[in-house]
Amino acid sequence: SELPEIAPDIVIASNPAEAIAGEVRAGLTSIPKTLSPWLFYDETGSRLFEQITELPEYYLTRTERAIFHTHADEIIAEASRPTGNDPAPILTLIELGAGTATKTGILLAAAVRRQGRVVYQPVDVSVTALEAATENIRANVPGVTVRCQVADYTTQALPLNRLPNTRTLALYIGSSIGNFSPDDARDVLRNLRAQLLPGDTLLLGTDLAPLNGASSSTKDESTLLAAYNDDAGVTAAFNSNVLARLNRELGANFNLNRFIHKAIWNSEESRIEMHLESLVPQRVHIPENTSGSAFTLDFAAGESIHTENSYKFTPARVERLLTSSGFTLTRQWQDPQHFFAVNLATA
Ligand code: AVJ
Repeated sequence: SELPEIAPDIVIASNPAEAIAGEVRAGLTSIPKTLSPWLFYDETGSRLFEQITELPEYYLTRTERAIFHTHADEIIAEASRPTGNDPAPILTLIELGAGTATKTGILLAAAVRRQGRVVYQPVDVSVTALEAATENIRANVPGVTVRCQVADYTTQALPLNRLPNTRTLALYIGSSIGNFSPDDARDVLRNLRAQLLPGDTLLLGTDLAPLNGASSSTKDESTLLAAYNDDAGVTAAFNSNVLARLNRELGANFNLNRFIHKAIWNSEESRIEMHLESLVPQRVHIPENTSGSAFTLDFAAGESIHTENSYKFTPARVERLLTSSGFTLTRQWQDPQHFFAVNLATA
């Protein structure tokens, strides 16, 4: 299994500064007021999210990691399954929204065990996250060649720098897909599907919906709510950091003491919603910027800004999403408590 040696490269393919101003104006002037969850991830927000992943209440990260530890070799073997035209496939792993890639090392190590070495192509909007990812993989997993790509895969067609004679395993893990409405999730996966070739696969991490009354699971609504409303207040800080960010980057004058973090379970939509609720009637000012002239926002007491949706899936719903995006679900792995699912689908 000979792979070409490729120097790591960073492709700058996004322009966050203007995107932020436009997104904020659109969201805050709509009814009800909203802000997109990608706005959370400035440097402070990314650091707070890393802290969230280590909270006792936030079971998602550690559960997915445990699934990888138990099943990494099986996952890689399944993704490497020989076909007629490809009797001995060599995998290249690409990861959408790689962040700092802390869990990915487990899968990369399994790929190295199977094929000797592997090329890993993390894609993220954050350069600092990709630097940390590269450092982390270089230090911990020998045999991996890292090629970073800075891009917003949700709005830009992902330019896949495909290596000749390798098969792609696309990773979209960590329940990142949960931030999208069902229609948008389908569009993101269709967009990815369009870049893949027959035999390529997708590994999708999905947080599971509570199984109320089912004896095989201890996951109920309170488990979910606690994960988004931790005792240490890290999730509250993560949520309100978006307002601090608008103060810092747009010169807005949000008073953070006058908004409170709320996480609610919307069972109809099968999603956790995060809101920032105004404690008092108040007015906030956003100065003129690249997206247009200055504007003021009026809040009634109890009115909120909807800052995030985090969809939770049943296995059947995962399968429908994959099918409607042009994929075929081939395997699904869950933890013993049925909190989280890792799904392998073929293009
Ligand atoms: C990164 C989107 C998977 O929805 O659980 C964590 C973000 N928000 N706590 C999630 C998040 C509040 C997280 N995702």
